[in-house]
Amino acid sequence: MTHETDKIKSNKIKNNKIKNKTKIVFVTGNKGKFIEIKEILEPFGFEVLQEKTDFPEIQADELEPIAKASAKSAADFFKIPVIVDDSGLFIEALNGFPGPYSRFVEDKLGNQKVLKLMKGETNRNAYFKTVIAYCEPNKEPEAYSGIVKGKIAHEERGNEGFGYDPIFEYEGKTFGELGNDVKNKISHRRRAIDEFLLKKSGVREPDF
Ligand code: ITT
Repeated sequence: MTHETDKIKSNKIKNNKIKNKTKIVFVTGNKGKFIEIKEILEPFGFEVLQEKTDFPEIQADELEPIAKASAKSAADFFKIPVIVDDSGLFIEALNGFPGPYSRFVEDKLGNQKVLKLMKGETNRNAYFKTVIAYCEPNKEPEAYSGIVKGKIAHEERGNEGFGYDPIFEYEGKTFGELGNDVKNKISHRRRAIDEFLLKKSGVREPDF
């Protein structure tokens, strides 16, 4: 999808944005994710507050059940509506690894060792996926997802962003080089939030 299409979509949502400031609680311990969600949601009239939890995450091969279970536990615990973001980097040549185990792999291996695993590999295709789960206390969680396709770079590039951003190339530049302003227009996280906003405000027709 082009930047232009994204701009049109964003404007559609912006023009129909939620009138009054809506508070939304984002449960995360990851500062990079919090900053991005805040920057993405604020122009749409949301005030984003951060809560942290130490709840153990369930283990699963898909992000959706992990995000939904976390959102349900957090909403019932804090007794407020919450969003949770579960994300991962899926590398084609590694059969989708690290995927749902991305946090563990970042902590234990880091970008340099992931690059080492990819040494000599000509298929550099990869995608980032985010699942945003929304849950109100004593209700069932809802999940919205977004994907961005790219390539694994041959070396780390760029000082912006966080996590795997310096090794994930989108149209020739890494997310670490692009910076938040550009990343937030086209990222997996932005696309998942767009789906969430579409459902909540009923504005945009999904076409990706
Ligand atoms: P919470 O569960 O507390 O929200 P987390 O860091 O465990 O934080 P995830 O499981 O969603 O979050 O993230 C999986 C890993 O992928 C983690 O190491 C992140 O730093 C990384 N990651 C997530 N989104 C990313 C993005 O947009 N760019 C680069 N790396 C990202």
